[in-house]
Amino acid sequence: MSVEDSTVVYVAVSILVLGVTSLYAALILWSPPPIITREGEKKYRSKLSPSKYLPLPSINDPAQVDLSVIIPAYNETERLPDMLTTTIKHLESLKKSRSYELLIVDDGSSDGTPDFMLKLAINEYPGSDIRIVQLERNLGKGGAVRHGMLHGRGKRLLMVDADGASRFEDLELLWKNIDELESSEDAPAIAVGSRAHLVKTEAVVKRSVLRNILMYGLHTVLRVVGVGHIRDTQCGFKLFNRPAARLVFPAQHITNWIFDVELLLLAKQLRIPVAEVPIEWHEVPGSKLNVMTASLQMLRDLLIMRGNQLFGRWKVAQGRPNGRT
Ligand SMILES: Nc1nc2c(ncn2[C@@H]2O[C@H](COP(=O)(O)OP(=O)(O)OP(=O)(O)O)[C@@H](O)[C@H]2O)c(=O)[nH]1
Ligand SMILES: *[C@@H]1O[C@H](CO)[C@@H](O)[C@H](O)[C@H]1NC(C)=O
Repeated sequence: MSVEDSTVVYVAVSILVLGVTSLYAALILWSPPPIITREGEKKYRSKLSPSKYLPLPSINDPAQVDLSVIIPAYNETERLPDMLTTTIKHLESLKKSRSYELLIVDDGSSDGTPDFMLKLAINEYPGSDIRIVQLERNLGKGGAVRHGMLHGRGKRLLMVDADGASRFEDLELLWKNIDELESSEDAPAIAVGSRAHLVKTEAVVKRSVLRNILMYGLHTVLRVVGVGHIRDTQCGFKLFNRPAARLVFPAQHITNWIFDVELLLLAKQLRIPVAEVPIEWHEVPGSKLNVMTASLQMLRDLLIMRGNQLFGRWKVAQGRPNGRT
């Protein structure tokens, strides 16, 4: 090698090292902080104990009811009451064969959502098993869902939005799909609601143009990230059996609205079967999502998620045969 050649190699290697180092630095800088669960957040109130906070169980404990319904709630005094009425009506109609609990996870609301919900639980729904859990600070929907999932008692655990956009009776469709996927009691399985069949129908045309463009953009990015096999990742209606929840939620890092994608990616990496099930949907006014900031945030967070996995900073849960660790 001549002197010039070695200089070229030296410069190229330096640039490469510098590039990787700054990428890694950016990754660390932009990664969301680890999710911290405070002591006060591991407790709940209910109609049986309206003023004394009682300890919540863990997802690793044995199940105590057939179904947990996890409702993340951020400033939801307006929308949640109606949603609760239809939800409880359906659950009560099946109560004889399926016991249930509702877990309302308040995401640090400032409009008094938790006390309001507790009052509602006592006065309007005395027959229902409703637990109110409070996050001390606003974490984002993904953080609230994760918290509820890690502290639910159900054999199966459903996450559902407080706005009532999904038709709650469609739970039965997800339920049947899990029945089919579950090869045994402790085999993990997931069924996710999907609005993909509604594309080009009235329900979607009514959404704003920007929202639709965002949706198509999202699909392209999702294919790159590795969850292109799921047509609708963002639907807020997803059912996990307990073994699946035990594997997926402890490995979750993202707490904003990209968390759905992380859950599906984790499911894929853990080889958990996922059924995508068409459900009814209607757009409900009162969404707090800003589409532009959300798309930029999405792009950044998907890259961060992939980067962290690539560098081995975020590990997929251990202990699953053939699963990546
Ligand atoms: N926007 C928002 N919602 C949160 C937060 N934490 C929990 N949530 C709950 O997440 C659910 C979805 O909130 P929405 O504001 O309807 O979000 P969205 O993505 O616009 O939902 P759709 O309009 O139904 O597509 C609701 O149950 C909220 O109460 C948060 O920090 N911000
Ligand atoms: C939540 O509600 C409170 C009280 O109504 C309000 O001051 C606050 O701005 C709301 N937050 C959001 C993000 O809507």
